Amino acid sequence: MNFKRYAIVLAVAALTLPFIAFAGYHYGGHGNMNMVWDMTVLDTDSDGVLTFDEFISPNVDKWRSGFDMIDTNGDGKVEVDEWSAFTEVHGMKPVQ
Ligand SMILES: [Ca+2]
Ligand SMILES: [Ca+2]
Repeated sequence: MNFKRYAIVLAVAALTLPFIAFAGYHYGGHGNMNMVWDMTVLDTDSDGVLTFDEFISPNVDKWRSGFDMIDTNGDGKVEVDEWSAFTEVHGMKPVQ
């Protein structure tokens, strides 16, 4: 992955993840937005350090829930109309 592509992926993730997390918040109900910050819980192999996969693991389910809520036709992809509907319902202006 070249640097430009890596930068684009990071920018898309930075712009998208808060929306997906927000969707997960609504999908899971109020109060379920709490992230897991307890290192002993995150360190699933108990080796005293966190891998990236261990770090994101508990929150991936929340992001998946949010993504699935936005993906209303369930095809595993968020189309422009699905994204627009999501941002409109939540009073957010889509990033162009
Ligand atoms: Ca570990
Ligand atoms: Ca879709």
